[in-house]
Amino acid sequence: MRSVGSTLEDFERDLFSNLYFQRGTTIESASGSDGYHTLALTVRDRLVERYARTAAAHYDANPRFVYYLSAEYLLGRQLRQNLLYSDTERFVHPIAEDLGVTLEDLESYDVEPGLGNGGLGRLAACLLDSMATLDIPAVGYGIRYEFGIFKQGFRDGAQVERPDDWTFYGNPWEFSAPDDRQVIGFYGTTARALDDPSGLRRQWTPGETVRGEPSHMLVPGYGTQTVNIIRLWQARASRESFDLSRFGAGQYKEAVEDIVRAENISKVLYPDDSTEQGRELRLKQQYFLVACSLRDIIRRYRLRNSGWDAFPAKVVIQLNDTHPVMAVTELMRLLVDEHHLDWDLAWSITRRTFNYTCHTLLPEALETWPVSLLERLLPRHMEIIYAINYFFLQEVEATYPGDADRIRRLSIIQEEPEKRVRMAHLAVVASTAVNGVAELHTRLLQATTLRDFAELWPQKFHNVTNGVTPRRFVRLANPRLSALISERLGGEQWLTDLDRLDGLAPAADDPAFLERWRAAKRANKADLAKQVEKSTGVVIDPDALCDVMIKRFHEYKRQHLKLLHVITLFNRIRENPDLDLVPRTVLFGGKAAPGYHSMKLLIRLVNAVADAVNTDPLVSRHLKVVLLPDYNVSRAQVIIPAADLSEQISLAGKEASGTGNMKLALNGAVTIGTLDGANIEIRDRVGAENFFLFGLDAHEAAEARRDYHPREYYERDPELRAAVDAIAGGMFAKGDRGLFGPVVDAMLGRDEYLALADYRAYLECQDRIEQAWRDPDGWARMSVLNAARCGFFSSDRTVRDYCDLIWRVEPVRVLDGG
Ligand code: RUG
Repeated sequence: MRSVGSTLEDFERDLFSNLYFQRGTTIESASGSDGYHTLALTVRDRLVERYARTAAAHYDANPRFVYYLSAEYLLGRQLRQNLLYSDTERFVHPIAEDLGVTLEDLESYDVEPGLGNGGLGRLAACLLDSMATLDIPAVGYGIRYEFGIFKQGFRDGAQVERPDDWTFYGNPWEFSAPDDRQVIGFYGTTARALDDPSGLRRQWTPGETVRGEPSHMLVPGYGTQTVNIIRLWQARASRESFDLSRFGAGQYKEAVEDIVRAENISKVLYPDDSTEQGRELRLKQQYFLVACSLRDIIRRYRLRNSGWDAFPAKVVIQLNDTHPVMAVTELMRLLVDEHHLDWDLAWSITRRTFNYTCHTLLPEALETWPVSLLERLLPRHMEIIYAINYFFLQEVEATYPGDADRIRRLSIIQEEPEKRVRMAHLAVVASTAVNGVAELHTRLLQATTLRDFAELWPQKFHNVTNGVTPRRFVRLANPRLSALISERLGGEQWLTDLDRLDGLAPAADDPAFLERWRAAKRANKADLAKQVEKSTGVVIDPDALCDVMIKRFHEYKRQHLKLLHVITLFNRIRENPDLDLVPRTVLFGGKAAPGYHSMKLLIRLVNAVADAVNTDPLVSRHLKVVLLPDYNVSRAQVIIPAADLSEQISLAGKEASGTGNMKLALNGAVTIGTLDGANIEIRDRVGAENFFLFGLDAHEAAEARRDYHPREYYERDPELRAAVDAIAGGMFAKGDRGLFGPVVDAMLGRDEYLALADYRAYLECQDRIEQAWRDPDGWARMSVLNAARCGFFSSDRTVRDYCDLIWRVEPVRVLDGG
């Protein structure tokens, strides 16, 4: 194995060698991009060596592997992380200084792969980080979307979506592995296997084949030698797809038709599935991901094992939501049709291999696919689903004889109004373990969404509360606070043992420490202010209360409730310019799915209100409002360290967990929140006195929903009425009453997520926050205690929970190469 040296001289030598031999240029003519790519390659070299040792250690140990299947990953920028993890950051500064560049300059070329939509994709990235850090043998599988999550801009305040061509300049962190390509099928016909008397084995002849080409990125652990990988699949046409004769005859479009169709599969990340359009392609993506990954998993299994008996002992597959659930039917097909295992044995292997994480409670987020579509696209898989359902419903009938209603509710197939496959049901039936992502979420899953399953198989259900990696979201994002924490705790061990943050608690009573804590926060706010001014032109005051709501725009998250608060402040100041208000910056960040029209209109309204506030000389003295465009992981890393107040105001019972809430609390933001998702666990830990709670709880919300008349709240509360009327009267639309009419109609009509019912409690809570902010030491104390008591929310703990409760995998230590 080639060894890269560990000294500054080695690093410098490799840097120049990579510039010359890999980029083909010299220091005199190198561009900024050459500089970035060269640095990336030199850092990557250090990780490659660890990866090679990891692969060798895994081969020797032949351990049980975790295979994480996810349609989404939001990895964030790689350069700083990999510098930190390879312990080479210290080399860069002196070399860069000599060359007259800064790390910041080079980092500006580091493109974030936006292969996900939000929390679910970022959670996947945090879990991979923690698995590597804990030496868990693991591989993440995903899709290498050619275009990731769209780039968000604003035109006249409205969201415009631009494609995210993230690989345009090349991705230095990625290795292609064409030898491990796979060919998979779609469409076609099935026929009975003549030599199988049971009739359960059949033969599928696909009508179309597509090649999956893998590449992988390295996933290093922090403070350890382990480097795992994430393997991403890109769709390519199978070789015979190019029709040379048509091309020769001048039929250029027809000649490449098959190629285009195949390559479209991994062309774009779906920003949501609320539109009919593209549904077939989305299902194709899902099957493409799992079919390629399963073949790869089996290839890896067979490197050290033979036969199938040991498969569940060596392979544990975690399904991240329902998107990869077709893996269940594909494994059955491979085992039964291709490897001729008896159905019962194949089913027993399958059931012992899979586990399923559910991330939602919203019925509309639980995927179902039309049977008719599946019959056409994946005919054999549909037959397998029918067979699985048949045997499953027999089990149900045996447990609850004659309970037809229960059978109808539990069935994998929904009959009305159209026959559809319930992917969550398939996932639960085929999995050993099913988990929710926060305590309340798991409880509600068992009590409502998956209640019949929880009654049938109570032992299957577990809670694994989400977590976040402190390496990226504290150490990298917030170096100032990290330095202070390390100084106080006497080292950086907290980065891998986050419960140690507890040691900060006594410092909450030390005025000198509080002063430094505040100074770090203020400096972060000054950094944020620069970025805000650069991208929006709005000047914000680093001394103002930084009030942050960053998350996807969704009705249940209730950005409109926050906006009603902002408009109420606007009205209050205009009515009484001498009002003694705490200066506040309200910062929104988030994208709306391109087809989610009501949320796109809300974005437009947020921008319009921001304009009105920021250009009003009286109001803008106290209040600024900003919607920072194109919220992503990199922007989160700038906003989170600067936040004083974390808005977690979803209607109770709707947010499965949230993870932004954890990142913000760990960086010393105090939460204003409902009793929803992981907010509850945050509050339990930081203490009720360090958390601003308001609003209905999940039970009360469900009760209130039964007989709810939002108009009554509107009529009864003058401030609420004034805020709604301001929107309705066209105050934020140059007098146009029509533009934001639908926002008002939604509020006064159904108000699906009870924003009006929670408005007054929210406003009163915000008033209490103002009082608390006026006592700087008191606020800083709360801030320190939030960070100190949130060690539980490390994704290392989450991964340990998965290991103990579900995966039952053991770490494999990789020895130091030095
Ligand atoms: O909305 C949830 C968040 O509450 C959660 O924190 C995150 C990670 O578990 O997953 C989000 N999520 C849910 N993203 N997509 C879905 C739809 O199933």
